[in-house]
Amino acid sequence: MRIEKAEVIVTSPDRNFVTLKLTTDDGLTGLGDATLNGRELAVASYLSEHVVPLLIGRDAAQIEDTWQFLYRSAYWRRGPVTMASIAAVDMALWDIKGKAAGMPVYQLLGGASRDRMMAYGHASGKELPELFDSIRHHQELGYRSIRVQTGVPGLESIYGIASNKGLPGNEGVRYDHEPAQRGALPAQEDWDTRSYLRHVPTVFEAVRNEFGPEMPLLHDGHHRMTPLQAAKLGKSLEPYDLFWLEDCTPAENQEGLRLVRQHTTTPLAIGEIFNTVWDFQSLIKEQLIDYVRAASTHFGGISPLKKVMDYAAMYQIRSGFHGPTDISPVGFAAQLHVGLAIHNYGIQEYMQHGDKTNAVFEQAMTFADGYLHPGNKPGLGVELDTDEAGKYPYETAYLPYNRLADGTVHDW
Ligand code: CS2
Ligand code: MG
Repeated sequence: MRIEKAEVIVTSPDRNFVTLKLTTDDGLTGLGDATLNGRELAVASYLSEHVVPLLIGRDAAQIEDTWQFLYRSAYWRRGPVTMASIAAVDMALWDIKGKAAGMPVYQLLGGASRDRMMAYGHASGKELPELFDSIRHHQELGYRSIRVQTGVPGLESIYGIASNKGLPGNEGVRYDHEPAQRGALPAQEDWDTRSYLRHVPTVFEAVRNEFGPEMPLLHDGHHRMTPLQAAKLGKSLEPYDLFWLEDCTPAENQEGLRLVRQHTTTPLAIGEIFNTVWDFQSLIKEQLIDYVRAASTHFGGISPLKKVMDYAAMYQIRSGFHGPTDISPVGFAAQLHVGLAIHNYGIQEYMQHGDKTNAVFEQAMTFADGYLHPGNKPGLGVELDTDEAGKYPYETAYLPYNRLADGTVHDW
């Protein structure tokens, strides 16, 4: 079974997506997600210029060998563009292997370790009443676990708040197509860590008073704090029993996590911008985190995601794969198959794609009562409608960035 054709498809139904489609000489097709939010064309070009020529004629059954070949033969290792490209090839080959075997990919990874997978959704509101409405709305959609983000007094526009924008008809409720904005330049948002640190515990106190102690609550710090500030936030949130505090620091300074860890028992999740198993190496070995936030798409695909989770299992660290809408339905399916198969599944972020995206990508995945399942179609269970995809050409879109009150650029 040889790879005969490799196509890179860029489409922008609700947002930009980069998809690799491989076709074998016996007519099987496989899809892989290579979407890198705000830098999509760099990955599309890496794939078409440098990877596609290497794939034609290769044995489609050799997933591990192809991964190692693309990783090692490039000499220049890691980085989001390279790893998203390798991820797309890896996923597409798993998709093909599943179809060849007549089995969903999770069967090839060891079979299901559970019946269904708990998901969490994103509730947000600039003020508490909007936030409470958003939490109730998510409960109505079936979510049992909810991420909570709010505005901060004095700050006009910050990460994670639906009331900044939102979908037509869904303003103030969903945050699904955030945060990349179509347009020639990135939007500027504002930030003040001291105001944030004072405000967030009052929000969680209010949410617990309104909704009770039971519901798992999550929060994303989005890389903005120093280790000391993160330690302080973790400590001040302890009474509200968070499921996790995510990306409390930028995490390039991995040693900084030791300080956070020594000061708080709030569980920590990190890794949505990590690209390889090695980025997690010391964080896992030193047990500085509780959840692996990698996404199959930015992490080199299904093969390395399974490996990092097996390593994490030795330290009781669980999965919490990155699932925003900038992971395409293909990348999302890929990590659902991993999540169903591994023993140390934790939770899956699920923001829900829009109708146009769902028309481009036909999906076997299901979401019911707050739980996900990848479905039982052979392969990943996702097919791409090329006619639909062709309706939506690429549109320039950038993620926002932050400036402090004095004009300094800050982590976004
Ligand atoms: C986020 C993302 O889902 C999350 O936890 O941190 O919304 C992130 O901002 C985007 O994926 C950036 O592309
Ligand atoms: Mg995040």
